[in-house]
Amino acid sequence: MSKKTPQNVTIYSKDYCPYCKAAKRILEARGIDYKEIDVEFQPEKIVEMVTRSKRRTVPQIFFGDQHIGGHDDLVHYYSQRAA
Ligand SMILES: N[C@@H](CCC(=O)N[C@@H](CS)C(=O)NCC(=O)O)C(=O)O
Repeated sequence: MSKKTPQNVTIYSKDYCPYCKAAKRILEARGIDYKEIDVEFQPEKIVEMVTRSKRRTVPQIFFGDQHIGGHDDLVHYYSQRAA
């Protein structure tokens, strides 16, 4: 399986969200750069997030155009891969 560092990583988040903080910690621990889009006060970004992910909860994480999902999905994604 590929251990390549994902590029163009985006995380849609809200400031108060513990799952968002946990997801960011996972990315940071892996040395993955990401663009954070705080959707809390940006309705147009919520629309973008829901359109891309078909989900309304935060976080929503993308590796490029690949939708990884939320925090639990990110944990699952890496549990399927060698360290
Ligand atoms: N199992 C989800 C849990 C996500 C979740 O419950 N997120 C909360 C915030 S921490 C949420 O989006 N609640 C609705 C909202 O804040 O609008 C995950 O792993 O991402």
